[in-house]
Amino acid sequence: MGLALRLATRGKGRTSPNPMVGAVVVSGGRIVGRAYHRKAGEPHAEVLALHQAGPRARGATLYLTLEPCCHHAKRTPPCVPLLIAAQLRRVVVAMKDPNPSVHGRGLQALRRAGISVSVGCLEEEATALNRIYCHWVTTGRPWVILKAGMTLDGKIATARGESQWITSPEARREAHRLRGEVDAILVGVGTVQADDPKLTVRVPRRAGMTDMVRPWQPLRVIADSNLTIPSTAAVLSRRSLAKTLIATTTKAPLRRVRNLRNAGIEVLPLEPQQGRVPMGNLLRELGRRGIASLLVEGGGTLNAALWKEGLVNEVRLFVSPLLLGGQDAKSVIGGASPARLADAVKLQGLRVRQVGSDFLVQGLVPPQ
Ligand code: AOF
Ligand code: ZN
Repeated sequence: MGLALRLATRGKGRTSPNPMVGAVVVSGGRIVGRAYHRKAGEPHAEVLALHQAGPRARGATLYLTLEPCCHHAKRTPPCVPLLIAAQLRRVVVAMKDPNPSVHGRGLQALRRAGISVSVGCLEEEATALNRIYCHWVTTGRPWVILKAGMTLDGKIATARGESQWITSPEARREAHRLRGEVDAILVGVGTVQADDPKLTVRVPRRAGMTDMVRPWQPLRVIADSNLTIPSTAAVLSRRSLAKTLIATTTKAPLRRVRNLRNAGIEVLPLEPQQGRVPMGNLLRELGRRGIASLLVEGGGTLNAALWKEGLVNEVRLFVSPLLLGGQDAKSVIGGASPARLADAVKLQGLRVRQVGSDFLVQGLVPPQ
């Protein structure tokens, strides 16, 4: 199973919104098939491993990091009939598939066919590996990572909105790497106005050379309640490279909706919630489009909107050794303070490491 898990990780970054899955077929103490799921839409790991094993799968044991599927999914036929036809003797599964259309039914079908089935081998590792998939497939919303570069006193900008640069070039490079791991990036229109980010994934080639743009780019999402985004904004350019979606409210002036659409930009009007883009509905819409992970890059108002509703799953804060001070400076999570200290959230699985002259503090937000 350890090998199957290692194989699964090779699909990292390419299987979304589907899970990373690894499979190993063992017959007479020897490995006769090994495979991993390479990309959404391509064959499932167990199908590839069984194909490799051929007739040697008869009487063999299959180690699989996720319960095999038994449903006709969007892209591929069910795997369970193939497992039965291969005449396996035993199937060892790390975890049940949380997908509501599978969830135990795959295992049941195998047992009914007389195959010995056990579940729970290295389950914790398997669950952690597919944290994003598990969240998306059960909630219909993307896994949300809140990322920010902040001072030691938790400020992300001066009162006037100056923020370039709080963190070191190394930390900014690490943040770019993070962009390359997600399906979409979300910012508020305030951030577009203040910083004019491109929100593309760029990897520097060598010191002194211009940045290289990666061929695959996450969807750029802007929350803009009244459509005040400037037409010259950098996120509206280079659309052949990276797509942009502007999430707005049904209260936004129709003329602006039309202008943007005429320019070929996708605008998504949603029923407003206290005059603003409703975050829960936006996330559900993104989830429906197959966005399983979302990186939120601020600012403080947008961060607060997601935070208040308990929609943040993970934080990655780059903390620089700067002290800014000032009540009017922008905080990483804006809005009003909760009434009691008991309402503060304690992160789990905390990890801290130095990146350049900054510290990257990352942790998981416990489910409420
Ligand atoms: C995978 N790879 O190795 C396994 C999966 O979109 P489809 O048709 O490929 O189906 C995706 C579902 O198949 C997924 O949600 C999960 O329930 C099941 N198993 N998926 O992408 C795999 N074994
Ligand atoms: Zn399958």
